[in-house]
Amino acid sequence: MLLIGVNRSPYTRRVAITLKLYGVPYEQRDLSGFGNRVEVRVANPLGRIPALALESGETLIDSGAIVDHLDETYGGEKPLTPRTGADRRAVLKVAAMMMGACDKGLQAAYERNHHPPEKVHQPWIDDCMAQMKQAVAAIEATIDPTAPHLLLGRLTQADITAFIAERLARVGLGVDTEAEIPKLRALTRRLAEESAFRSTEP
Ligand SMILES: N[C@@H](CCC(=O)N[C@@H](CS)C(=O)NCC(=O)O)C(=O)O
Repeated sequence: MLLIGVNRSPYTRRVAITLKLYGVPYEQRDLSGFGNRVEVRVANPLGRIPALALESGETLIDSGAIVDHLDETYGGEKPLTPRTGADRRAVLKVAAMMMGACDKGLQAAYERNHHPPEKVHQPWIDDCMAQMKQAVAAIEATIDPTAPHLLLGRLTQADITAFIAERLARVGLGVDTEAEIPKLRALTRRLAEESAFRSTEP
């Protein structure tokens, strides 16, 4: 199995952490969506990372679809996203909020990094950042600081997506997460000690 993408991409890292948590052996090709356009587009015509090339020859794209496949194949009785019901909805809702926060954060970064300075529209950046911050703040408000995980009393895809969104906000976008979302920051500090998270640090 070959994971295509660099772990500084929050979407790629989400997949890398999931593979590690399921104990699935894989190789990784460190390609970036912008730095390695040609190679990435060979793997994924959309030109985005991550892509996951399976032993069968099939290549999966989009982190959500990839982790869904990993849950189905390796998740057993307790997949990182529950298979049905209220528990599934709760995990998917947090994951959607956190992945959406990443999308908005990256739109802000792209506005700054992919336009000439005179064409950068600051109000758009501010609006994207506001949406990102509101999304993570909404999850922050639900956190019980005495609980080790966000939901269900165990590690789920909610925690993984929260981890990568908080890191993107703090490291990639300079948000003071310690001050703005302290409970989420405490959670990500704890998770960062765990092997699947530590070993995928870019
Ligand atoms: N919804 C996708 C988003 C993937 C994505 O946007 N990846 C970025 C890297 S962080 C990328 O490859 N961007 C290059 C581009 O959009 O051209 C997922 O969850 O995998």
